[in-house]
Amino acid sequence: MKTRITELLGIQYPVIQGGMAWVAEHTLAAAVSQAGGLGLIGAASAPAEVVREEIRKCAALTDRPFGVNVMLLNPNADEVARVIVEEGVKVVTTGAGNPSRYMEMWKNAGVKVIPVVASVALARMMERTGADAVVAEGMESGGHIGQTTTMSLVPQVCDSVEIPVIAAGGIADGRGMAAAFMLGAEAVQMGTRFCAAKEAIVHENYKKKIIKASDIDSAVTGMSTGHPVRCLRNKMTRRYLELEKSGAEFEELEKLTLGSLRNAVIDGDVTGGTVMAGQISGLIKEEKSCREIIEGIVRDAMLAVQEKGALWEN
Ligand code: TUI
Repeated sequence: MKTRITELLGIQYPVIQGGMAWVAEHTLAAAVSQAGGLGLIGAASAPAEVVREEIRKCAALTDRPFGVNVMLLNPNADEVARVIVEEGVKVVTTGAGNPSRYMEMWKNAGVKVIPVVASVALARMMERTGADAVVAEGMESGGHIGQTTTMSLVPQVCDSVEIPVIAAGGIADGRGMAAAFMLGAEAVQMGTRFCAAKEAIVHENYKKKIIKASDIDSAVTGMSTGHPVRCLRNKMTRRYLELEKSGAEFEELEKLTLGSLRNAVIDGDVTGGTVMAGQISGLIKEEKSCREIIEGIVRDAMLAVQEKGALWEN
């Protein structure tokens, strides 16, 4: 399957793994890249030297291209941005902010830069600043989100920029991928689907929570603080939403979520911890290997296009 994204990145399939905090470490990234997609190491709030080690470990596991996601709210983002250049990483994606301040350094080093955007305005600005592509991420996604759905955002971003667009948010199977391509995307990025992959080091409780989830089991915390985060409903989200409704202070809300993603992903506390996951969790029914996920989605997307295309014949 050839698109401008597979050509740009030198990958076999137009499938990218999200840069999920705590989840997207070197084992998962290498497994996705080995299976023909683009694996990403999620730098999240890790110190730069930890990210350097992750990059080296990933490079030891795969000869294929992989990237690093820089979470721009990370206080260590400046150092992480430099480590990416020093370690010769080929692709960087960014999230939760505007990466303009790093663009020149990355472009000069020959790094392919793919900012994640949640609006047409940021997509346009990123194209002007020299981005090679953008990920248009709808609010169906897990984690930190914007306000627009994938269905509305992707075609509007596609009409606003010349660079290729990658769709994200609410995509976990071939139908979703086919739909994203119909909207104009040239690749898909998936987070939740890879979070439940066999190679993901995520605690079993976390994977089970995704697999058991139904369509309406996610909630958005942090609307009032300006950092909306989608996660699966549990004791933590109920408490958080109650506090938010009662007009609690930012500090009190922060206390509830400090270290809570790590508690869920690593320690398996899916009751009091933060279980970031997208609305598509309800579609995910089993753990699969990265290869099964990628080869399956590409095959099913093609079948979906052929089957629906036949309806318009004659
Ligand atoms: O970044 C993500 N998803 C994330 S980051 C994350 S870690 C975190 N944890 C708690 C609170 C906040 C972050 C968990 N999940 N996705 C990409 C994404 N970027 N979604 C939305 C945006 C975005 C939003 C506003 C990008 C830019 C933006 O404004 C840019 C500006 O103009 O400053």
